[in-house]
Amino acid sequence: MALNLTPEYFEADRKYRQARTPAEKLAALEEMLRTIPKHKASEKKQADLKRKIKELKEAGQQRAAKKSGAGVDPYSLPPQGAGQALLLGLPNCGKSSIVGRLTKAPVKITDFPYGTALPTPGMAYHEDVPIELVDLPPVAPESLLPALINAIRHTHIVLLVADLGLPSVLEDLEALIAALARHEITFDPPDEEDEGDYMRVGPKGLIVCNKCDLPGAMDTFAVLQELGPKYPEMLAVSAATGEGLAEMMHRLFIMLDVVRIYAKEPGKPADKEKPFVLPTNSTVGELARMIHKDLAENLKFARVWGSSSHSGQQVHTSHVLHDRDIVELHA
Ligand SMILES: Nc1nc2c(ncn2[C@@H]2O[C@H](COP(=O)(O)OP(=O)(O)O)[C@@H](O)[C@H]2O)c(=O)[nH]1
Ligand SMILES: [Mg+2]
Repeated sequence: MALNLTPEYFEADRKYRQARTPAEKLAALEEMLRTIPKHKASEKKQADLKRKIKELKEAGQQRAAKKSGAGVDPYSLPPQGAGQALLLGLPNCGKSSIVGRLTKAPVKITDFPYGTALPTPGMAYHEDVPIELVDLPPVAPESLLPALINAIRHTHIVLLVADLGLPSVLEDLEALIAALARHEITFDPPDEEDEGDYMRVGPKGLIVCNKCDLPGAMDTFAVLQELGPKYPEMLAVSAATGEGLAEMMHRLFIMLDVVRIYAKEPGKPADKEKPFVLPTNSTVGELARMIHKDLAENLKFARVWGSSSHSGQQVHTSHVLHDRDIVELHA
């Protein structure tokens, strides 16, 4: 007898195969179990799914037990992918909705505040570049947790999420920026006159004005642009309709200041599936080192196809790479 699997099931199965974290896998498996047609022919498959869910949950509990024993900080989030962006904002501004729309992270979207209790990372994409988004519990600007400040100091980008549906959006945004400034987290471009300022390190920022689908929201956005902070830059988006989110991902890619490189073995086509992501101005030698230490040591020359050179031109290890170059390494 046929299993008669539904499109929903296939979608959940696809998510399962693409899942990168145990939490994403668990969410996809639960979705598969929920959508699999319940009849005799699917019993074995159902039992398989239940077993996998049980295993993942047990592994999760063990990890959690270990973590609590060692006092591990849930805000300690080593960046994954090409870079990391933390979503910061008041309750209900739509952080979880944005992360839920762009990643497979099992976020909780609620129409009541404080739905998100712990940082929840997920992988979003700008074209083929993975960028990690971290959904955070809502912040109270007057009392930012030390663990949160620490996470902000260690991330690449802070997304300040504002709610265009609130009359208080301008004051809320200013309060959040002021609260971060009290912890020396600022977003003004470095002032070249002041050398100390020039040395400043810290995350970049972007103000993400969410709920631009609401009536009058674009007028509010225009007011914010006029009267609000000049830095960081602002963007209007809607987690509900998806408007502006591709632009947001594109800006994150630009802010991360990276290039993607497709590696190629001699005589084979380039691996266009998974680019290597390196800081802008990286060289052929640095690419080789990223792939394998031995490769870097034994590298003789490379051939590059793409924007930075003629097709297949032979280059030295000090050659600077450009976004989307295809590189063939000869050891
Ligand atoms: N109209 C509209 N509502 C949204 C949008 N994004 C989120 N919401 C709603 O706002 C509420 C809070 O969303 P949630 O993502 O849980 O906010 P969080 O507390 O910042 O994580 C929910 O009722 C969402 O459906 C949006 O772009 N447009
Ligand atoms: Mg939330």
